[in-house]
This record gives sequence, C-alpha cells and structure tokens, in this order.
Amino acid sequence: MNVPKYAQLRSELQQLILAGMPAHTALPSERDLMTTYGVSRMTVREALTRLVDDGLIYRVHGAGSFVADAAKITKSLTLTSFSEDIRSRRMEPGSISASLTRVEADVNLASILRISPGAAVVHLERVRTADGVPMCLERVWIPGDVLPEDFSLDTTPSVYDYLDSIGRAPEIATQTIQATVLDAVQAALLDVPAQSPAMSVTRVTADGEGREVEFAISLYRADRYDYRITVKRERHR
Ligand code: 16G
Repeated sequence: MNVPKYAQLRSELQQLILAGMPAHTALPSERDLMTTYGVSRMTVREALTRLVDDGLIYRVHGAGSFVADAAKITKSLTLTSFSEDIRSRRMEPGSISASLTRVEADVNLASILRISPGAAVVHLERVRTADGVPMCLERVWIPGDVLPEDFSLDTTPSVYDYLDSIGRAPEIATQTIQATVLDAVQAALLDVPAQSPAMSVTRVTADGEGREVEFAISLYRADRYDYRITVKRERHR
C-alpha cells in the first residue's frame, strides 16, 4: 500500500522530535520543510496538523511550529477520550481502583442527562493512568439503558470505544473548565502533595442524535494537562 506523502513527512518529523528535540524548539518553516523534503505546502500543512493532533507540536500564529512539552497533555477542541489522548502520546492508558455502581438519578442528574428522576444510571469512578502514572480522577454517570447489565470495565476499558461499538458514539459535548486544588484524598490518588492545583473539567456529552450519553467530571493534575483553544474576534458593524 502507498503511504501518503504527508504520513511519511509526519513520521520523519516525529522521529526527529522524539530523538530529542527539546520542548519549545522551533521547527523549520513551512517553506524550508517543502524544500528539504521536496513536498507541497499542502503536504507540509497536513503533516503539521497531524503532529498537533498527536500532541507533539504546537503552532503559534505568525511564528511557526514548536516542539510540545512531552510531560504535558495538551487538549484541543476535538472531542477525545482519555484512552485516545494517552495513546496519541504513545503511552498506555489504564485505570486503577475502578468502580461501577448502579444508582438512581436525582433531580439534578436527571435534568443534566434529560432522563426521569429515579431512572437507573451507571456511575463509574476511575483513577486514569498513563504508563501506570496517575493523571486524572474521573467520575462518569451514564444513563442505565445505554449500558447492558453485564457491562464491565475489566472487559471494556474504554467507555468511548464501547459507545462507538453500540452506535452511540460521542459526537458533541459541552464542557466547563475550572481551576481547583486537590484535597488530601484526591492528592493521594493522583500521587501529588495535598493542595496541588488541578483542572476540573465537567463534560455533558451527546451522541449523533443529540441524546445525552454521559455526564463526566474529570480532575486533571495541573502539571500534566493544559487546554489550547483558538479564539476568534467577532467584528460588530
Ligand atoms: C475523558 C473524558 C470523559 C470520558 C472519558 C472516556 C474529558 C474532559 N473527559 O476523560 O468525559 O468519559 O475520557 O475515556 O476529556 P475512555 O474511553 O478511555 O473510557
């Protein structure tokens, strides 16, 4: 099979970066990459976009592309799962102390998930790890009719993979990101000192038909995560 040109360039640049380019080093300009690798601007841009998605580089408008800080996971506006975030950085996602309980939705949860109060909900609590290192505390509530009775995190470690497989793939989410500090219990689970800073990300996720599939609260170590968001000025006439 023919490997597309952008994929070849992506893998060459990937090797170069992983071979030891320090964080925040500038990559050659688009023009230099075109000349060095004998490819079009479109190919260069496609390769760079993929490297941004991989979390290996970041772009600064007008200044170019730079090597990302490998110790940090930079989230973008794409809807991704924890497993995808970690795998794209060539680490192995995992969970420790995972628990699954079936509860009844209280009024608040019912209104978030747009189900009846008292309806069955599956509650998952996990410490998410990357190569065994705790990164995030995750609490997720999923409408009971989405997950079958025999659903188990042991056999299905990625909730989003499971939702994909049953045709309820997460498509769009509303997120709120807040700064917070970790209490003693949370800090111990994440293996950092108590009162360490964290980012609390609340997500309400819907499938392609606009039906809610989860309400999730993820607590990320602030030293390991950041969010990059492109904002655009609105011109009022
Ligand atoms: C991420 C999501 C969370 C989702 C989980 C699924 C954010 C802010 N949160 O933690 O909503 O439930 O991934 O991950 O990204 P999984 O497919 O690996 O189980």
